Amino acid sequence: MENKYVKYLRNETLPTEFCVGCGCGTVLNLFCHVIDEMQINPDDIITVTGIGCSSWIPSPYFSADTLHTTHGRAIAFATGVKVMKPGKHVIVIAGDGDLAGIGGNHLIHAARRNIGLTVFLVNNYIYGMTGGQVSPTTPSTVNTATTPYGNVEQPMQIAELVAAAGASYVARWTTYHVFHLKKAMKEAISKKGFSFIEICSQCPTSYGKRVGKREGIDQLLDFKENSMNIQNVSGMREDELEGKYIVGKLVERNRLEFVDGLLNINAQFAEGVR
Ligand SMILES: Cc1ncc(C[n+]2csc(CCOP(=O)(O)OP(=O)(O)O)c2C)c(N)n1
Ligand SMILES: [Mg+2]
Repeated sequence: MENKYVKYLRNETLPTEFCVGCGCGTVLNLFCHVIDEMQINPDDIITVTGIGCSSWIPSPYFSADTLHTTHGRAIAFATGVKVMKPGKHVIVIAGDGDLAGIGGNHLIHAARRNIGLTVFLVNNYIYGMTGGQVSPTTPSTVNTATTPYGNVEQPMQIAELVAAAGASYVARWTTYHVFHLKKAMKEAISKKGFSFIEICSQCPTSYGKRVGKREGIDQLLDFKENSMNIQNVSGMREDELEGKYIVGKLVERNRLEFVDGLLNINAQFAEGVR
């Protein structure tokens, strides 16, 4: 029996290099389902990515035009692509290190400009590919390769930051919430303007073992047991939310999209208004 979603993958790259139990496989699987169910022709998609395990989801695995860029620069490249090809779905999938760490400023400003990109940030709380260095989302106290005695930094609330910066759509889900996440991915792709989903994901190899969760399933159970819907957390104190995954839609709003703004100016010149 042929799996009907295999046609969305680059055959010569299979089986994937993802570790057993890694959440990247779930995200790739869901992405194929979403494109199929939305009946989007992969020829109308341009994926852009950076460096890291999560960056392998679009490239090399998903079969569409792809820019596999340098570490942290996916959004800068994607911005150029969207300006030149506004009719295409420009979709960025990359990790917490790539998008929130080295590429953090690009992310904030793309959200502020509200450029019509769809960004899926796979947050596994670590620099997975390089062996487990601390990332901007690593919880405090977690010992990593670069914080062997504990992490004194506070983790970044990346979805809240992108929402505050001005994105049109922001949500957070986990790899346990596959149906909610699939629905959110569809909403994000359909939404005009900058749309962003923080996907909390498991990394048994470089993260789970550091927090006593050696198998992918252990982290999935953590997501299951410790997630709270954003609608139920208002009024709760920060210490009560410690260790919780706040899931749901943070923001959905309509603002001028960046390329539309540029095209408006062009049109005004053409009409002699400017
Ligand atoms: C300029 C630069 N700095 C550092 C690296 C090394 N490097 C490669 S991947 C990576 C971290 C990736 O972490 P993340 O984006 O969270 O992806 P993950 O592997 O966890 O999915 C780093 C630091 C690099 N390739 N280029
Ligand atoms: Mg990571």
